[in-house]
Amino acid sequence: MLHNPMRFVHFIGNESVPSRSGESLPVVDPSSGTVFAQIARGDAGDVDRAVGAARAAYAGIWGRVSAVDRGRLLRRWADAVEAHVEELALLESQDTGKPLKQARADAVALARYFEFYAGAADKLHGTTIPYQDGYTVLTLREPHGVTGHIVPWNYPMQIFGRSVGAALAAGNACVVKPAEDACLSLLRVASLAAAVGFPAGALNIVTGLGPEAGQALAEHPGIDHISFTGSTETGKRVAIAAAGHHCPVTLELGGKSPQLVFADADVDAALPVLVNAIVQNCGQTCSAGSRVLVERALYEPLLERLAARFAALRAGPASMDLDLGPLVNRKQQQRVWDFLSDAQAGGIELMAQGEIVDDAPGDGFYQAPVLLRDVPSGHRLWQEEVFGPVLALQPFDDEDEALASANGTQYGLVAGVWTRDGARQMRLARRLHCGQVFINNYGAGGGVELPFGGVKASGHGREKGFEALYAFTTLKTVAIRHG
Ligand code: TXE
Repeated sequence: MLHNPMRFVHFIGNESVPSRSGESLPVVDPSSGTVFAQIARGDAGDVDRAVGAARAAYAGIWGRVSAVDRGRLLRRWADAVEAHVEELALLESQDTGKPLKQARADAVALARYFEFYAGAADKLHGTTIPYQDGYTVLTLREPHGVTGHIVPWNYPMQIFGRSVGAALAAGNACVVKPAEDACLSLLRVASLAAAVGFPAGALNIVTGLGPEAGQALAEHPGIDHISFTGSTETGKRVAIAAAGHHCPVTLELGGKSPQLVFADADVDAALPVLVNAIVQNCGQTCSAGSRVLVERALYEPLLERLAARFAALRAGPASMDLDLGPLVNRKQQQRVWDFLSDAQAGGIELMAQGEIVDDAPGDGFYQAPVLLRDVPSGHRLWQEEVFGPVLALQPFDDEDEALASANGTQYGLVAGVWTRDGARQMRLARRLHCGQVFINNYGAGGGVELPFGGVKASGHGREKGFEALYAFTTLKTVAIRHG
């Protein structure tokens, strides 16, 4: 039995393994605030055991599996996930508070990541390099060895899929530390990996707290690459720990992503996208479109239409499958409340607010979606990631002013531009300082095929798409002198 409905333990070497200390952590349902399960509280000893299993797999049977067979295993895993979408979605929505439709979408996306990397596994080629007479020079793309993956709670399945899917396709063995608030779906997905034939040790999961199991993973000298998605502060900690043993890192650290709406935009097309980009997953999306800049001529009419949409949004228990579920935990709810009380203190006008349905349990972590107008550039609501359903708006008079405000935060993850002017589309795509630009559309969290990552405090390195395979490999140059 790889998991038990109420008590979840580590997944190491294709087996269920309790923590050495015997300690566990409570799992809270964000929709009701009640404890419904326990996870193992992993520590440095558990991490060491998982890294040992991964190292043995990499040195042994997993390290000898050919690229084509790695792809086939990933393909079978994708099929297994697809066959379990409903089960995974139910588990995820109870664990994280996601409305069921979002949890289903995440499970489908997970299968798609595995499918994408299944197809890519045997297409990761090296090159030959023209060099001096009498030489042949070639490059080999080799796996790092054992990769560590620290996963947050907002999109556990998707972030696991993009990171572990690519790492396994490239031939690494993996040790994963999911967020303490969102482990259950990933433990089930790991049991599916064993069921489809991944050899023991290719994939290992240690649950537990960030400063304990997470820190131990980042510090472990047996880890050859770390990919981390989470907060800017923790990302820094992980990078420092990894530097202690010369371990490369990919960091995806969230953002304060702007959407620029010009007066010539197709407003009917933009409206639902502007709303969804901040409401999806209750605003707990690294690439949430949390700032909207609107050309002055369109500002009041757009605000009015956005306000009508916000007022109609409803938040409630994940099982009701409304526009929004609860936030993930009490800490996140308090964080959003702090931002909103700062908005009030700063005299920022609340333009519209959705509702929390009457039958939402009082101890759930709910937050109605909020629309704020005329947010000054210097205010923390314009500068900092809220990670909740709070949309900040600002008018602009010309393109340069819009660009300066859009680029004027510490972050640089994603941006959206809404205009019919083709030259402006290209200009802004080049001048926006971030990792992804969407023109007349916006992909909050989407795009398996699209390289994704940030600049500045949003992190560095790229995940998703083919590009991720380069991050999960190291390049070796071989120079052969044959005369
Ligand atoms: O994040 P942490 P938290 C942002 C978002 C949110 C804020 C705080 O703004 O409000 O971060 O969330 C593990 N060594 N994002 O506190 O601490 C932890 O167990 C190693 C943006 O949940 O960054 C979890 O697995 N690991 C974001 C993961 O790091 C450690 C997604 C993320 O937790 C660790 C989530 C340590 N010392 C939050 N401490 C995004 N980019 O999408 C914690 N962890």
